[in-house]
Amino acid sequence: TGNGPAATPDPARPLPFCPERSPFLVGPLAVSFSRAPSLEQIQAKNPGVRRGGRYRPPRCEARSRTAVIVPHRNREAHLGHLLYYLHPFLQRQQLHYGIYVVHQAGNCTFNRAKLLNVGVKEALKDEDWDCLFLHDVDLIPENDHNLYTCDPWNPKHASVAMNKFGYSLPYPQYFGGVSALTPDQYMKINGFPNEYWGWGGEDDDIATRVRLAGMKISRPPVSIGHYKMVKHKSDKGNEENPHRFDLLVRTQRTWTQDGMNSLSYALLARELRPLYTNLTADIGCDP
Ligand code: BGN
Repeated sequence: TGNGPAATPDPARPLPFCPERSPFLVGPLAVSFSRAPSLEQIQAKNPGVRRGGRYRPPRCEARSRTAVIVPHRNREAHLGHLLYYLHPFLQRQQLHYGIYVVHQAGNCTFNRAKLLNVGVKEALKDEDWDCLFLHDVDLIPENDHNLYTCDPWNPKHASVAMNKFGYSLPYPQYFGGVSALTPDQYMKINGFPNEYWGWGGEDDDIATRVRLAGMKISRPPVSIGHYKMVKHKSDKGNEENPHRFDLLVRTQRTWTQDGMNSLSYALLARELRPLYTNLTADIGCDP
């Protein structure tokens, strides 16, 4: 019954909620990619992170439970940069969170949106997450006032000001990079499309789903939604999708049939690594 400073939480006495505004936020952050930190270094800097990349604030009950889901293949250096910045960022926001990396097995064309569906499905088996952050591996948030929480009313597009687009939105309906939906919102749009193999268009399809499901895109202010992209060459196995224009004109007819309700894959592995949960899935190939 100690009154000591760091008393271990007593399960019989629930923790008070964290403050509405975290006292640890600092605003703009300096993000640099000059050195790639090792996973051991990141672990040492984040002693509160538990197996599988899970964290809960030690002294208060988080107001939001966020799963960050990152589609991935052969971008280990990018993943290092992301984990290095994201773990402390989320802890300063006093979130209860978990990071999931969804790895596409094999060498078929990359499918970002389908991997995100897999990540959502698997993450929701673990915990009752109330917010799903769908996150590109090469984008680092540069301001921790950009809260990794969901808007209860509308899907949120978080990466509104990326350096590669001169820190502004490239076009009004842009929904790529980093977005956030509650599980309810995610199911309301039938998740993301499974049929976009290769680069481009899937994010525009998602924006269309949001509109067709009767919702709007919510966004943080441009001054806060800053992201720095790790520079890279275009990936092998993620070439521009030549079918994206045809697919996009059909979204209105296809979205209720293609998505979470048609998702099929084989989960090959689920590993609880120190800094993230690694999911490896066979999602098939471009037909
Ligand atoms: C758009 C792409 C998006 C991409 C953004 C930013 C398409 C469909 C064409 C009708 N959309 O042009 O997927 O995120 O550029 O790079 O290619």
